[in-house]
Amino acid sequence: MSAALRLVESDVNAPQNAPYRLLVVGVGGGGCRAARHVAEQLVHGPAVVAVDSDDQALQAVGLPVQLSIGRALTRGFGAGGDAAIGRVAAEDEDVKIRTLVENMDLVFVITTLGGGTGSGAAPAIARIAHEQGALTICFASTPFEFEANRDKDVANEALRQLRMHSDATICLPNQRLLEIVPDQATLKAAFDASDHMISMAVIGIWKLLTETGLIRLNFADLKNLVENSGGACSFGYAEGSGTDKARQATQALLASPLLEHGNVIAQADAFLVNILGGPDLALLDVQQVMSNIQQVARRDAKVFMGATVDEGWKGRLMVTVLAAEHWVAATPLTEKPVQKTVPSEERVAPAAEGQPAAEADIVPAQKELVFEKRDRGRFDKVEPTLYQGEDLDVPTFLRRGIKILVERG
Ligand SMILES: Nc1nc2c(ncn2[C@@H]2O[C@H](COP(=O)(O)OP(=O)(O)OP(=O)(O)O)[C@@H](O)[C@H]2O)c(=O)[nH]1
Ligand SMILES: [Mg+2]
Repeated sequence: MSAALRLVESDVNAPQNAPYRLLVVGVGGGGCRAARHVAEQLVHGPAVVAVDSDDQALQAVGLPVQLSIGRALTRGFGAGGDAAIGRVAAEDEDVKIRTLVENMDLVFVITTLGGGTGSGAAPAIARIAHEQGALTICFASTPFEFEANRDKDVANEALRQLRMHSDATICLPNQRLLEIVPDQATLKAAFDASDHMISMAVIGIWKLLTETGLIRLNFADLKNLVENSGGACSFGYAEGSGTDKARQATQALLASPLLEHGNVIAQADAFLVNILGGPDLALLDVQQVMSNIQQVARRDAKVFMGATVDEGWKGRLMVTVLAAEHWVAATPLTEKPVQKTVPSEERVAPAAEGQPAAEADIVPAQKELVFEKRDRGRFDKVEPTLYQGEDLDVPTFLRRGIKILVERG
């Protein structure tokens, strides 16, 4: 065992102070730093593991559980921006990664895309976690506009891979941070803000699963939202304090660039809202948050809602939202031949003879639902809500002719 591999299984598999077994895996330089933020803020939280092909970076992050990957390829110096090296580095450690994620209910894979290790290894790790039966949610930042085009291409391809191999991937574009951080912020401050944004997404979900629920959201709700999201979710959060905390938090949430200034909520087929407050959290606060959000949301959107109390949040309130633009309750209608989940414009060309099969050839165990007609459902007898020529009472997936894929029962 190398010095950099300080993988102590008992650390990861130690009993957790939660009804669900949850593992956070930081992948690559930025991913490990963001994972450290999570570990620092959730001292009695989930197990956190740092995975990198750069031993020096692993050491600098200093998380107690680390996995050094790809030594044979990189000699511990990182993947040098090559995602193919990152992917092989993870695949070479398949057995160790499988051991880490086995028996987990939920695995969060955190990465900052654009480099080699995160972009290559994170999709491989997500795939292994998903194969092992864990609900797998990825949090991935994408590079700033000013970063090299090559890094952006690497990030886009990695994002596509993450969506293919996880239950849902939450993309957090660094560019959106520019609206949050001051103009004169240093690059380090911008990355710190990015790390904070990623860690808040993880912490928000952790809290909703573990804190005392006044209005309980559970793992099944999260699973329902995520598994039927078509692979992409958006995340937003905001805080308020004092007597006006509910209004402050919702105003900030709806103005947040993370949710495209409310547009994501306005268009979402389904979303999950968790309100976290102290023991002083009032019913009126919960009511105010929900009514402000529902004023923006579609009337037919599916809403999962929870309110949790944490002693440390006295006088403060945090609203966390996880939104799925395309979501449908999985009720099979018509069975068609098996299809893949990736949109046609993203499909990879078929493998040449003698080459390994491209992922386009992999057939997931899903079947397609076909919706024959534009049914206005319970809005059949009311005036249409027209916006830019579209009837908003007809669910998005019908208006846009989206084919829904559901898992075989
Ligand atoms: N949030 C955040 N993002 C970072 C940080 N460092 C780098 N990034 C972003 O992440 C992208 C990838 O950088 P790294 O995470 O260092 O790359 P890597 O995955 O370690 O890949 P290799 O170093 O090539 O093996 C960069 O293009 C930046 O956009 C960080 O500390 N925090
Ligand atoms: Mg690196």
